[in-house]
Amino acid sequence: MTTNAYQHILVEPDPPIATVRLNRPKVLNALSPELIAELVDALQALDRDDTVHAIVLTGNERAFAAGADIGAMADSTVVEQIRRDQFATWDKVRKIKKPLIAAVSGWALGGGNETAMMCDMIVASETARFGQPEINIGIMPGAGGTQRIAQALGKARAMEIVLTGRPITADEALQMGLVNRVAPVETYLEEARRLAREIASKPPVAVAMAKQSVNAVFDDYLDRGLMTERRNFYMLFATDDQKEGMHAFLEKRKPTWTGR
Ligand code: CO8
Repeated sequence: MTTNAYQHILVEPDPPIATVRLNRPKVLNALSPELIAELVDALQALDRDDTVHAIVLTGNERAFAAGADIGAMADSTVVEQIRRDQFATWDKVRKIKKPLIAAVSGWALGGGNETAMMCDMIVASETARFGQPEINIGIMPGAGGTQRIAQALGKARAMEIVLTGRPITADEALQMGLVNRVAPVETYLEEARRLAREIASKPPVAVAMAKQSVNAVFDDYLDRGLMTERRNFYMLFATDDQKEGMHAFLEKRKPTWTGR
């Protein structure tokens, strides 16, 4: 069953699990503020739904999500970024008590990779590509990328991924410990749902407590690190290189950096 209460996502309840599908295929599921608001609303509703015990978050075969919507933020200013404070909405995903499993095929870039990493586990298709390409458009990760990659993969790998913007393959992500498993593109979603059903068969209160306890390892450092990352992300909207990088992407040309 699919519920169509939303414009940019699809919610497919199949108790005891549910699948939430990012659904802006024409722009590779670019994460507009409206999509994020819908996603948070749907996850919170599923978190309250006693028939659902685990949630799978997915996109389509070509893209999980190619990042934040560059068109929606190209002309944004620092003041707008601070006033909009879009990450306050994203942060609410951290409060979801039920297990979240990302099923990733194709591109998981920028905010897309950050959304996958906000989940508790990741099942990837062989075609999945994970990366933080923000540096190529004059900015940096803002929704936890610098923090969660450094934590999951270590400093050296985090620096390379964040500073070169080059994506890694599903197999590399598996070797590095970013994803739980890799499956053929035909079966990755079913594989993620199988994992969700396995966890959904366990005692729900114990599952929620166990999830909270594992996350407690990261919570304190994340609270501090996310604030630094967020401030630096917002500040970059005062630079010429941010405007140049994003407009160059939208105009399909190479950017010219001025260091201003
Ligand atoms: N935003 C807006 N539109 C996008 C995005 C995006 N992130 N990604 C792709 N699209 C659009 C393209 O413009 C294109 O539109 P059109 O058909 O109208 O020209 C369509 O999707 C298909 O894309 P491509 O033609 O580029 O497809 P390719 O297969 O040639 O390339 C890529 C696929 C490599 C994924 C390429 O599209 C790409 O590099 N995309 C941008 C990736 C990127 O830089 N992501 C980071 C964005 S910044 C970010 O995520 C910051 C996170 C902070 C959180 C912010 C909170 C909202």
